[in-house]
Amino acid sequence: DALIWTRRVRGCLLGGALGDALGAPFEGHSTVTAQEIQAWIDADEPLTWTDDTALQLALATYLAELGHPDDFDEDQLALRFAHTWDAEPDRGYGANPPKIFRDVLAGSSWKQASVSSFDGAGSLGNGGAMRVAPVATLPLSAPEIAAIARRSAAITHAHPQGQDGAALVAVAARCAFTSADVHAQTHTVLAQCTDQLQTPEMRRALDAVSLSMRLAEPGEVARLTGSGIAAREAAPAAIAAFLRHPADPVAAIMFAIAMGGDTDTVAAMAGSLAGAYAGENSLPEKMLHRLERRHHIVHLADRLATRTWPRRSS
Ligand code: R7I
Ligand code: MG
Ligand code: MG
Ligand code: MG
Repeated sequence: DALIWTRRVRGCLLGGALGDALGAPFEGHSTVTAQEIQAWIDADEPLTWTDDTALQLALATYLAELGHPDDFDEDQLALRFAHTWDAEPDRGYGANPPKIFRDVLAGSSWKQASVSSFDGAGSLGNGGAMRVAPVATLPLSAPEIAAIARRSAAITHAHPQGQDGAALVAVAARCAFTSADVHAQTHTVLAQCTDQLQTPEMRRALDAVSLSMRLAEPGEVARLTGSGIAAREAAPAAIAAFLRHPADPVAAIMFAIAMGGDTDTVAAMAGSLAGAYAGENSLPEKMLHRLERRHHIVHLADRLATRTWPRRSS
């Protein structure tokens, strides 16, 4: 019902922010020990999030204000992203998006800057995927969610892999929001995601996730999927962490961090997915208490939940 939906949307946004903030101190570390993670989980320092959450909240705000999914407009979203960056440029943004945001604020279109990035290849970084989970709240089919996810990513990530990463996380989040039992439906979740992918690289990466399901150690899983800044590594790594602990966001986040690499981003996506599935009540108060702007995130989640309820069933 509507209350459960609200708890799930809160869980998604809060879980993402927690994963980002918990993973941030380890970003770029190739190995992270269980003891290091546990010590940080048990600490009582403030949990400060990074660009991943700043842009995820910007996207959620945009969607909460959207009249109808058909009104989705990249130019408006690009402006929202650019203002978000401009207000707090020191959140740890990737190298390329600020160049695009600067152009947008100067009145140019995002498109030219995005398409010409990386010598015309477009970015294949995970920045489109890291912010995309709120798109899955829209009452739309999986192909429609994937299409909007791609459009939201294209603003900064013109490379097909950058957009495939966003489609992958958005469709996985849609499964998380709607599934009754992810543990029993792992195969179905992966199949639904694969159906929406367009690049052979991302399909192979999702095959690696399937293969990794028999492995227990985060390091072993990361050797199959990767966990780096490329969308084709980080997005599948997050799916792998989520599928291991769908009902326990903190466990999914800890698993993601233990994979090493782009820890804030992989943990943010894993936290969004598990939070969408398990809902706000699965997040420990002890941790929420430490989270930066926690009440703002809850308020935003409530606005988004109201806007997107009732959901279409499929
Ligand atoms: O993808 P993006 O927003 O970065 C997100 C990351 C996350 O870890 C956040 O937590 C934050 O720390 O940044 O930013 P981009 O600059 O578009 O992509 C990230 C990086 O991927 C780039 O700086 C490049 O190092 C690399 N990259 C590429 N390298 C070669 N060729 C992205 N696209 C290419 C490419 O086409
Ligand atoms: Mg970050
Ligand atoms: Mg980006
Ligand atoms: Mg990161």
